[in-house]
Amino acid sequence: MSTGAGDPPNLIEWRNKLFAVEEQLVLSEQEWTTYWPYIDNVWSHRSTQKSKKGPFVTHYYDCRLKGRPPGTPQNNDPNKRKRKRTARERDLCEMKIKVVETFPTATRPFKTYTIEKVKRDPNQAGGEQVGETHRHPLSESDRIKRHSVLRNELKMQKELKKVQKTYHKRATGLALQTVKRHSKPNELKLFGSCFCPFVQRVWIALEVKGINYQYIEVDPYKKPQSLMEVNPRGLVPALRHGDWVCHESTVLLEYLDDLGVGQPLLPSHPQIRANVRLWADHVSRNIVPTFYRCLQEQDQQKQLLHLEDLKKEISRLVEAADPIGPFFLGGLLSLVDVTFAPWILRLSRVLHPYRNWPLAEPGSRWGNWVSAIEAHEAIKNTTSDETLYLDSYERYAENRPNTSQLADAVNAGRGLP
Ligand SMILES: N[C@@H](CCC(=O)N[C@@H](CS)C(=O)NCC(=O)O)C(=O)O
Repeated sequence: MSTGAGDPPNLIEWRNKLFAVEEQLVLSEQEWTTYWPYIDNVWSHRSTQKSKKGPFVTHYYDCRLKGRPPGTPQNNDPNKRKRKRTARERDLCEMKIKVVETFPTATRPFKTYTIEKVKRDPNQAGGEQVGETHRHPLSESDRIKRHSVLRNELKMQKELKKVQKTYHKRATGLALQTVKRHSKPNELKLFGSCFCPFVQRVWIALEVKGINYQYIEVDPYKKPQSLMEVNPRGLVPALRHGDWVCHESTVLLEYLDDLGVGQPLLPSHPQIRANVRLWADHVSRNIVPTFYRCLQEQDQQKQLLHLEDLKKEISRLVEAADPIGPFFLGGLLSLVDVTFAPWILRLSRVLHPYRNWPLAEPGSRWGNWVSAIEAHEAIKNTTSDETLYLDSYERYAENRPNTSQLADAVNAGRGLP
């Protein structure tokens, strides 16, 4: 039962030696502290006797497979987690050892540990000489209990997992209510993930237009078969409409608009349409990648540079927008707003707490745009509670490995997937 790269030298031999104790072993203090924690699962401490004769203490250990004598008091400490105890058959092994811990003296300045088997006196009741060898292999001791190095490692991993936040797998708040309202089977199915801004684009469009649809929550990092069938790239959002399947948030937005149901996102005038497409493209091409660069960058100086870039890209968009607003084209939501809205929400919920993104000044053109986005019914109904975003983006803010295809692309300086 090796634990991997950081193991001390010759661990397997040492474990076998300290398991079988075929002959007397004398360990230096360093050897004891290094190797005993790797074998302490085999041995169960029974008693300690201080010597009156010299500077040593003798510890007696039974093989753990001897079992617990009946009546061992249970630990009643209220702070200690109750363990599930399973009764093991008793006396599966009679092997015993004693460890003599000898303290340093003026003539021998080192501490030593002498380990040897304890043999029961054959003349005493119970008769024959026992404790010679284990009645089972080391693997059986390992199966019964893990040694303390492994136990500590597992504990640390668990604690690390507890403090590290990860993406949520279920919407919360108003978004959860919308999920519930749209859980019934429908020929139009949106495969989405509650934290994903690309999904939210499509979700907002469905809500704005009042199209009937079924929302199906999937984990795009686990890539279930149901998602792969709709998008072989394994990314959300993905759409199924009857037998037809498609993906890519910007393409899906235009598809929904082309259905001609409810409020259009693109105006009818060809030149204004082109203008809207141009600025929606600016969001995807310039604003969105810069948002992730700000979030994933770990160097503080570079973070500031990316934040400046992001401000510049947003200012260019605000300058191109209708001067009164509050949306890009004026009073109604357009393709530009829907394309940008999920990141507008994440500026205050994610980039502000993680990178100190400045909140929009109330009453400014930008501030009015942000407020109108926050207040729009379709946007509110596809938005979860704030913690969902804070937790889900911690992976990006710490630039953890294996976060997503998008995070990898940003780190590699490639275009987004
Ligand atoms: N260009 C795609 C991007 C979609 C995307 O990156 N979605 C993320 C979730 S926010 C995803 O599915 N990631 C899965 C992965 O990284 O493997 C779009 O606009 O739809």
